[in-house]
Amino acid sequence: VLRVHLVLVPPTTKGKFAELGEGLTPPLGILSIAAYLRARFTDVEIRVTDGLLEGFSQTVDLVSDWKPHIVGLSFNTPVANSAYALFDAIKSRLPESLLVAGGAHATSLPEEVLTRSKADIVVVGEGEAVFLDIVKAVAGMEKFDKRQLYTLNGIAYKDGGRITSNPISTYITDLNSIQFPARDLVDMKKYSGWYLTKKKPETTMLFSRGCAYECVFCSNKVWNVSQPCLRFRSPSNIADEIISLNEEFGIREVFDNSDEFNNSLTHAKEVCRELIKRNLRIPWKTQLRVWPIDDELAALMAAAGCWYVHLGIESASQRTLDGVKKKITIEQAEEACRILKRHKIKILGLFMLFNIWEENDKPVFEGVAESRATLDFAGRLIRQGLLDYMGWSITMPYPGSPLYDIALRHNLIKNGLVGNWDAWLREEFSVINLPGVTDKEIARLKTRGSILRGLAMVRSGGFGLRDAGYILKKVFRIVANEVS
Ligand code: B12
Ligand code: SF4
Repeated sequence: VLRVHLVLVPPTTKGKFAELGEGLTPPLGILSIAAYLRARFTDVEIRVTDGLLEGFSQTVDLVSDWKPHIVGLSFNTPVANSAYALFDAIKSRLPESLLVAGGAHATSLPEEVLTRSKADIVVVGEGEAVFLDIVKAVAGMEKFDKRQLYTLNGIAYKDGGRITSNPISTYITDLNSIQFPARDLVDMKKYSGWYLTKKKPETTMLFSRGCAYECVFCSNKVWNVSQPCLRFRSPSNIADEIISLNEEFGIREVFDNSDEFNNSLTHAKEVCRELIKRNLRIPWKTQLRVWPIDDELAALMAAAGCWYVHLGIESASQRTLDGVKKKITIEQAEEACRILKRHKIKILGLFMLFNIWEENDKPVFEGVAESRATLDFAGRLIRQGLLDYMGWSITMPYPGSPLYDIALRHNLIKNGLVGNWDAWLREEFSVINLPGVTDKEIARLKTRGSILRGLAMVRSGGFGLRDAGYILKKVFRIVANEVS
């Protein structure tokens, strides 16, 4: 029996671990790979370790002690350096095991992963089918020789110092053919979920994969290295998963984490109609673009149990929205809020400060005035009762986004920060040299944004003791940043 250990990479340090611990949710990527694999290949034992729950050294021990034949690490950019350290630690204790990397960072920068770590293979893009191919190939080998894997599609590898990227495999067109994530392989009780919930316990799901848009800042490379990028699950398959979550894990609320629920109005409405028909009584949350939204969709969402959405408004400047290719207008943003509020759906507006894009081969920067205007706009929407909550961030050029390439082309990233991914973990910090913007101005805007966010929360209520703790933590962090 082949032993396969799939791991979500934790940061190396405890401090950062605590920072990431807010609103933990199960690692759906590796759980989905596990479900797909065990349904198609029985001669395998699979373990899943969520490093965010275990911490770094415990994760190393758990993997090394079990002596798996194949180890798969999943990681995003801010924990990439930890992933490299984890590969090193595991390789030194299990030199014979095959080490595989996957996820957003590995998909975006496979060469870096193979150069800076002891990973044997990188899986680029969607992982289920390629990982199954790897496992089957290893199982079929008389004597393990990783070079026999080098013909597989969808992988990058290093052989004799040379890195090769094979053709990327096609995506799974029928998402219904992927089993529900193997949540039984983790302890579901350990996941607190999003801090705004009506009913607990809640958990995350994915109604679709991919997105039809190409916003400059968005690092959704996993879903657009191949075609067809955007794929939908059938409404009944979605409803079936919600029911199984409730029956198997006692889940009473779900949060759809797919890129944008309204990528297709038709599909979104069909999902709502199915949920209404099934009369599930499970409240749910989702993420929306500002456009397309119409009254019929909002009415159906509300009737189907959706009570809260994330809405990507991003900026109050039309110049910026056009520049970052968001394909929305400010009027559409206000209209979307009005429509959703008519149906009493709570909205958390998402905003970005100091946006960057490229025009005529030159970088264009959003300045202090435009960023301040964005916060003012958010404040006005909150006062008018059109927004209930808000979140903001300073633009980060994550690998995998068109913005990362722009930043590299124009040398915009601060000295020493490309590759120093640990430093990217601080969500309210700019890794970009913003011309003409002083640290003081950034600090002032951050304070303004955080106060606004707190005010919106107090005004809208809907949070309990745990959330009050979250707000306090945020306030302490702002004060600490101001002092330092
Ligand atoms: C939920 C989520 C979170 C949760 C994570 C919960 C968890 N425990 O996994 C929380 C809120 C903690 C979070 C935090 C952050 N996130 Co986030 N998050 C998401 C989100 C919305 C969904 C993730 C998901 O479940 N996807 C569904 C599964 C099926 O996809 P997947 O994980 O990519 O896995 C597939 C492939 O990548 C691949 N794969 C993945 N792992 C492995 C491993 C192996 C061995 C193999 C072979 C294949 C493989 O196969 C999987 C199945 O096809 C994505 C956007 C998205 N739609 O994917 C962003 C996303 C992953 N996050 C992103 C970012 C930037 C962040 C933050 C930096 C945000 C911040 N400023 O704080 C932090 C960083 C946290 C960290 N540890 O690094 C970026 C990643 C960009 C990058 N270059 O890394 C994404 C892509 C959003 C975006 N479009 O920009 N996030
Ligand atoms: S920001 Fe939203 S709409 Fe834009 S590409 Fe990313 S997921 Fe799609």
